[in-house]
Amino acid sequence: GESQPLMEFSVETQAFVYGMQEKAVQRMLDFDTLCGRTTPSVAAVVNPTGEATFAKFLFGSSDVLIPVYTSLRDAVERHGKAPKMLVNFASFRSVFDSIMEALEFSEVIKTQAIIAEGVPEALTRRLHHEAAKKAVGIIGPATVGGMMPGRFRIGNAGGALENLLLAKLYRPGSIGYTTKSGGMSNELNNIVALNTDGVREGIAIGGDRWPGVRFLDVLLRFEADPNIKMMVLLGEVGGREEYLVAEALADGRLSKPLVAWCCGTAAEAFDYEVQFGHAGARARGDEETAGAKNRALAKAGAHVPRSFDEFGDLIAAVYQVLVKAGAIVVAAEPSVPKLPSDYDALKKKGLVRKPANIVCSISDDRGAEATYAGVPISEVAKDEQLGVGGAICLLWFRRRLPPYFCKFIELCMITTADHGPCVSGAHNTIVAARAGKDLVSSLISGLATIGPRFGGALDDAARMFCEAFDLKLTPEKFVEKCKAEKTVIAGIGHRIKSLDNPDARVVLIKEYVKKHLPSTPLLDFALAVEQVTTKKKASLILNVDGCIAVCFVDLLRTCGEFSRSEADDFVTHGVLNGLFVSSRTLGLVGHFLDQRRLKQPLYRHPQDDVTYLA
Ligand code: Q5B
Repeated sequence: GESQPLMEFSVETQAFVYGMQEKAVQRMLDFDTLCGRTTPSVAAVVNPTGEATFAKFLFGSSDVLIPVYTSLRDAVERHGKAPKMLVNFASFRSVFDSIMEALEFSEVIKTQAIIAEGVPEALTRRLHHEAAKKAVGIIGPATVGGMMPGRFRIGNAGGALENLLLAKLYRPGSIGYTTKSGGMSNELNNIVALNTDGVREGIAIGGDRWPGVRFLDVLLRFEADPNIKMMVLLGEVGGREEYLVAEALADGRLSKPLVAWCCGTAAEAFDYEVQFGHAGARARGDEETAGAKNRALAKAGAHVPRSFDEFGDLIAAVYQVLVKAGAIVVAAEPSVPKLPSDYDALKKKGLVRKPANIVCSISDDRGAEATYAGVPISEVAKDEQLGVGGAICLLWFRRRLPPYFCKFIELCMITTADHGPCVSGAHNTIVAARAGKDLVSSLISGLATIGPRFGGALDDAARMFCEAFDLKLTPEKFVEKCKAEKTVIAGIGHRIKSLDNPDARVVLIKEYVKKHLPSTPLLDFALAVEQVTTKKKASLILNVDGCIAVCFVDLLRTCGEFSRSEADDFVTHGVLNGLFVSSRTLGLVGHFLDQRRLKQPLYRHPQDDVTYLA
């Protein structure tokens, strides 16, 4: 393989993140805060399957908007002045194309990290060949990236906040390490922090057999970096990368102290080839065993422990020699930076609270399944006693009500779902639909007509009849009083229904409550009022709004589930109009769909149907 260079990382370095990886971006920005960076380390996100937009993140305790582009070209054109890193989260299926595309911008994108695992080796080798030609360094595939304490973090490298703080990754030390994977680099962050003044730079080259940037590339970079005084290599069984390092030690290209260990020595205890977790972690022949590579490294001059258990001690010993010799001057320890805590995390621990802005007492979507008044939806669906009426009772009254109550609601829903195209609501919906409006707009247009004259007389009817009944007015007195006050009685009168042309819906509803309720005092009173009004005019019948209203009040007052004040409150709060709005929505949606199905053109009201007074 050809060698690949890595860009320099500073507190100014920025990355493009490929893929909408909100968590990784936030982690990079949190690391920036720990390091005291003033510019976010993410310049932009490239999300080829999304929209060009801005995504909001937290930078310290403030919000920051990071631009999102749908192509790398857009990101480079907009932000491509300084060299950039590309942290590529594309899947193993699409990473090849995106890396190749990024290589077209090699004058800007100097280093790339491939996080995906399972990239076919043939494609990886092609990628690395092209990258080497363009002097671009590719870290990976199958890597977490790398960590430059105090300056820059590649994606999720370093793990959780607690790890970053424990390993003091917010400030640089004197040690450069290289290893294979995220897990191994986390281990090294810890070991190095415990035994030295900390990490200056750590690169995980990835767990595949064919890494882009190789151990030797990384170590030669460390050799050239005057800030790095000592190097650590944690390799593993499989591959020949460590031999290149041994050669460089032997021929003097690497001269700084190197503590090295290859994991996987246990594989030699088996008489067959053992595959460890990483794709590249399998010895193909004796030379690729961990033991053989450890021996070669030791022979070439690396400090190699007897076992991994002694790795940290050996690192400490070599480090102490450098300190004593004055090669490492231990810097004063800065105070541990603070990252503002996330509200959600503190809430989980019970450390913060705040009064909620919204209170809800009818449904709850926090568990595995949402509930209506505490009853899981699947239970509502399975319970034959409940049905739509029962679901409405749970949501409107927050309790199970007797089956006859639920069925009454369903009867109202069925009988008032629609009353033809000529009524105000349907007419408006039809006109809106024919004007090309969408379903919701057309529906709203129809619903907006529901009011005191059309379909919305239920609340007023309940209020007026209750008032008169509770005051013990006679029907005659009630009618007279309304006349004197120049008010019509809500729930009385219909445009086409009359004594001679009775409303079948009203008949059905009356029959139902008479059958199921022991007494119907308000209905009886309303029917007595109807006797008075229809003497004046045959169309002044108890209409469907009025009938539903008085029957509903009888149900609320007699079912034994509500106190009187609860029953009155429901009426005052508008539950009855809610019933008509709910049921008529069904019909209005039907009218909208009907107009669409029939491809009806724009409606214009005929002029011969207008009396022009102008
Ligand atoms: N007079 C409904 O009026 C209508 C009187 C009254 C005492 C009354 C009218 C009214 C109250 C509101 C109401 C719901 C406008 C109706 C519905 C759903 C629907 C619709 C559908 C569906 C009809 C003539 C004379 C006057 C008035 C007197 C009228 N109403 N007196 N109490 N309530 N009702 N709305 O027939 O002496 O001649 O001056 O406002 O309950 O919306 O299918 O169409 O399912 O979609 O046009 O069923 O009753 O009568 O206004 O010309 O008045 O009767 O004072 O007396 P009309 P008007 P006078 S259900």
